[in-house]
Parts: sequence; C-alpha cells; structure tokens
Amino acid sequence: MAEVGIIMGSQSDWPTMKAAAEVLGELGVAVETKIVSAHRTPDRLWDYGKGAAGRGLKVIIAGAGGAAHLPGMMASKTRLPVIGVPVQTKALGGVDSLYSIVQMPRGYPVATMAIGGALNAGLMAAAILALSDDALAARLEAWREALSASIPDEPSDE
Ligand code: RP5
Repeated sequence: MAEVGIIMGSQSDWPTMKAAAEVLGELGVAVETKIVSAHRTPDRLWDYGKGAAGRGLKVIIAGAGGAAHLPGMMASKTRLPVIGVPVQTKALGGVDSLYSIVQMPRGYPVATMAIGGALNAGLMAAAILALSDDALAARLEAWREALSASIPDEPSDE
C-alpha cells in the first residue's frame, strides 16, 4: 500500500516530479503517482484529499506550475503533511509557481521546496516517515552517507 502520494497538475510536470518517485523507490518507500489538477479536475482533487488519510497515505507531495494552486488546495482538504514542488515555467521561470505555493494562509501549511525540487521533496517525505520507521531511517542514513562520500575533496578540470 502506498505511503506517499505524488500528485501533479499535468502530464507535463512528470519529468520534474519523477525525481521524487525515483528517490523514494531507492529508499524502499511505496508511492502512487496521479495527475490531479486544481483547475482542470477539481472534483478529482476533492476526492483525493478527502480519501487520502483513510486510504493509508501518510505524506503527499504535490507539484504544479504557473498558477500552482494544487498543493495549497490539497492542504485544505487533508490533515496529511503536504510538500509542495514549484515546477519551472517557460514564462516566468517558476517564480510564479513558487509564489503560488509558498505564501499559504495561517492554518494550512505547505512545506515548499525549491523550484524543481522534487528530489528533496522525496527526501523530506522519507524523513517524515522515518520518524516512525527504524528500517527506513537506517536506509535514509545510508543514502545520505553515500551522497556525502561521493563528493570529491578537491575540484578537478574533468
Ligand atoms: C499547471 O499548469 C500544471 O501543473 C503545469 O505545470 C502547468 C501547465 O500545464 P500544461 O498546459 O502543460 O498541461 O496546472
């Protein structure tokens, strides 16, 4: 059963959002991926948010671009933690997405990542789940150590 729901406003968000699915896969976390648009499929958004906790999801990662209302609207429909990923846009570089996601009203937070920050969204979801899952915590520690070990001591010309 999926513990993390990765949702996005459009198929065009998938090249960005798949980094979250990939890192969670590496960490052995079960995910589901869905297209849920705040504007184009509002009923789907409503149903997803209403049923998310009851279905056993623990964290939702929501990515959208432009008028990126999906993460905030999802946060208004579920008590589950929502991690927002602003997707880069052609017109405004993703600053539009970032501003649409980050400035939530009091009471309904969205943990907002950097523009295009889907990999970090996956790691943040894993860190939340690891609070109550020792085996996942150990895998996350190992992942972090491997990243650290891959960083060279000195720069090279390559
Ligand atoms: C948003 O509009 C989506 O999240 C996407 O980032 C953006 C553009 O969508 P498409 O026109 O590519 O479907 O709802």
